[in-house]
Formats: sequence, C-alpha cells, structure tokens
Amino acid sequence: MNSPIVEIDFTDWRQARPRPEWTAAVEAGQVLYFPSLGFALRPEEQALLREDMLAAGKRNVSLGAGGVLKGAAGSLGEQKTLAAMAGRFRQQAQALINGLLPEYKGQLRVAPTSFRPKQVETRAQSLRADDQRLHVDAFPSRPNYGERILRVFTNLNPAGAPRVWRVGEDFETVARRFLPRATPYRPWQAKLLNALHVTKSLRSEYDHLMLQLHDLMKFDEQYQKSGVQMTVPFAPGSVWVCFSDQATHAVMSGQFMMEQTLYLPPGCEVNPASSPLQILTRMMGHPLVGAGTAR
Ligand code: AKG
Repeated sequence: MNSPIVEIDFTDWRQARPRPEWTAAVEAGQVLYFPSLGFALRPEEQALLREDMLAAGKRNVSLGAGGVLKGAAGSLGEQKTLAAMAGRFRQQAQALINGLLPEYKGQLRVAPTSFRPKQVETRAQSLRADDQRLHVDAFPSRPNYGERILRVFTNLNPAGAPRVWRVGEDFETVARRFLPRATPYRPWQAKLLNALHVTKSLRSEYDHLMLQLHDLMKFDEQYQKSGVQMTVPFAPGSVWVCFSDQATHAVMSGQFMMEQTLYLPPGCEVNPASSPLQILTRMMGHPLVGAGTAR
C-alpha cells in the first residue's frame, strides 16, 4: 500500500498555500498531515483538558455557528473559555483550508466545532457507533446527497500521547469489496424512514450506499483485522485534514482532540470524478441522487 499520508511542513495557519498535488491527494482520500502546525493553547485553556468538561452522557462538546456551546460541563467561566478556544480553532481551521484549498472558498458550509475530551480506548460504544473500527463517515439520520465532509483535526494531548489512527485503502478499492454485499436501495423504505422522522429528509440511493459501506466495513471482523491498512500516530501539537467520507479511518487511542467539519457541495471539488458520489455512480451505472433516484 502506498502511504495514505502526505506530510506538509506548514508552521503558520495563516500562511497556508496551495499545491496541485496536495489538492489531488486530499481529493483522492489521502490524509494531509501537518506535524508542526500545533493549535496553541492559552494558559487558562490548559485547565480545560479534563474529561469532566464533558456533560454526562455526551460524546463531544460542540460549538454551534451561533456561538452556542453544547455538551459541556464545568463552571460557566470554564464554558466561556472553552467556547472561545473552540471559536479560535474554527477560525484557524478555516484560514488553513482557505489557503490550502482556495478553489473551495465561498463554497464551504461550517459545521459545529467539536472538542473531544474522552479517552478513546475506554469509550463504550455499539459496534455501529464504534470509531475504533475502520469506516468512512456517513450519517444515518441526515442524508447529504453527496455533500463532502472535509475535516480538520488537532491533537491537544498535554501528556504527549499521540492520537493513533488506522488508515485503510482508497475509497474505490473499498467500495469494490463491499458494494456487492450492500442491500439494494428501496425508495419505499426511504419514504417510510422519512415519514417516521428516522431521517430528516428523504434518504437517497447515495446515502443508502454510503451507510451500507460504513456498516459493512465496521461489522466485518476479517476486514478490520487483515484489510490493508496503516497505523498512524498523530503527535500532540499536530493537525491533519481529510475528506472523512472518503478516507477509510479508525481511531485507536488518544485523548483531547478538536475537530472542525466543513461541508463542500458535490461537484465543487477540483476533480469531482474522484469523489465517492461519482465513484459509486460509475460503479452502479445510474444516478444516485435527484430525479434518477426513485427508480
Ligand atoms: C470520526 O469522527 O469519524 C472518527 O473516526 C473519530 C476520529 C477521532 O476521534 O480521532
């Protein structure tokens, strides 16, 4: 397997510049790794690196676009500091992506910023929700019709622990392996799920197939153990970027991370032919979203 990681030596979030081979790499599902691009914490922010900053039963703390913090515990003062820290990370992540991928400028939609203080190894989760299993991201309740999920991560661990990922093969190879096992898309089922408010809008064939790939990968013990993959430790004080709907990934260990998701409309890539939507469309031989879906 060729390395799925491309190292880039940026040291300043606001000095990011584009290179065609980096754009091609991230659009091919590789992970761009910035080992020297740490997110600098202020002294009062160091004190927030505690698992009990997370409210009971929550997976992440998130800062919405309007500045509302959800899922946080701690005092009001600590929550204010945490909101400011997440907001600063959001701005830096946006500056990085605008410099690195200027073709996407003006097209990206900003998702809530997430702070993840939980220890990965001890998290109890259902198999389907378990991110320690190789997967591509797909949302069960929020169909996205091919909208891309671009994510910026940073490891904030104060004790020197890396955030360890496994990264698997390219999307097309994975799709070739699992697509034959996918259940067929049934428009009546999509309508029922929508009527029952299981989904927030009508699940398209694309969304159905992406969820199938997500689930089939996670449930396949053999693939998890012996599928082609590479273990990658992301050091504290580093940043990494990938399309998480395309890069097959799993998180194995670590604690304290921040993440910013930016959504890119389908077709706005520099090379849309390398996107999951176009790859799956070619493989299925018919349109997977829009009018062509309700076959
Ligand atoms: C995901 O958000 O899809 C993950 O796999 C989590 C990655 C991480 O927590 O490092």
